[in-house]
Amino acid sequence: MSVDATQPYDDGNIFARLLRGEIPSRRVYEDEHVVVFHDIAPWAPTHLLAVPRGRYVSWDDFSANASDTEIAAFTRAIGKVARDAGLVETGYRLIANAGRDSHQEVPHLHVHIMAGRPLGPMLV
Ligand code: D5M
Repeated sequence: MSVDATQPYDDGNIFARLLRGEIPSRRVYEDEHVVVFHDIAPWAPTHLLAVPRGRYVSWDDFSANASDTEIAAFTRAIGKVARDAGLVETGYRLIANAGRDSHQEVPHLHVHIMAGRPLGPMLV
């Protein structure tokens, strides 16, 4: 099911539960504002998901409503994780699906970090 990005935040969504520790995750990074963990169904040898701890449905919600501190922390955390995982040398792809036509499935903002093989010109 694809997300309606205009919906209010649902505290029962799977990433909200994961952030609360109610379901397990393989975390590679966390701080006050951000958690990064392995995607459960990887599309590439390295496939991580970065999520803000704040209650944001999508990139649209986050970019409009998050504080500058949260936005800076999120951006820097993704860069740090990529550097620390050695992805700068090989390259990596960031994707944030936002809303119905993007096929966003989980209604809590997440950025996919993918690497580890040539990814081609576009993912379908
Ligand atoms: O991507 C949603 C992504 O979330 C998709 O790649 C699978 C992943 N996912 C779903 N449940 C889990 C759990 N429990 N742990 C880790 N990863 C998970 P989207 O951009 O919304 O289509």
